[in-house]
Amino acid sequence: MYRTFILSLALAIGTTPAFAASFSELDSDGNQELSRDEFYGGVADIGTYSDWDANSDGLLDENEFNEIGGDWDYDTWDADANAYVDSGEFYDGYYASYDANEDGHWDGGEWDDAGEAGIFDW
Ligand SMILES: [Ca+2]
Ligand SMILES: [Ca+2]
Ligand SMILES: [Ca+2]
Ligand SMILES: [Ca+2]
Repeated sequence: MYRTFILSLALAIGTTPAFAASFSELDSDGNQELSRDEFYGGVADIGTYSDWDANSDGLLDENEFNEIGGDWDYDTWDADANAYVDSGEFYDGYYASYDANEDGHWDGGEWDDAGEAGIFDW
């Protein structure tokens, strides 16, 4: 009885955050690295981007971008310099900013650094 309670509590805690994927869940080919596609697949599903798009026009303007609170350079992320960060630019920018060795993959350590930024609650 008591064990059942603990187990359900653990399950409840584990599923409470809006998005709490683990590295291994996103690493769909299991090679211990997260490719850009694996990252896109994981985060695009959860609608996080649309949470930050306050006026729901499908783009992040500079104010919306700054609301996220990351220490990032908006102009760098706005790759085509049209004064909006679309979802592709956003995920590229996020991914690149934590790919410390710039090899185009996240290893476990880079993943941990990105998770500590906390914006995806993972
Ligand atoms: Ca992988
Ligand atoms: Ca917007
Ligand atoms: Ca843009
Ligand atoms: Ca890397």
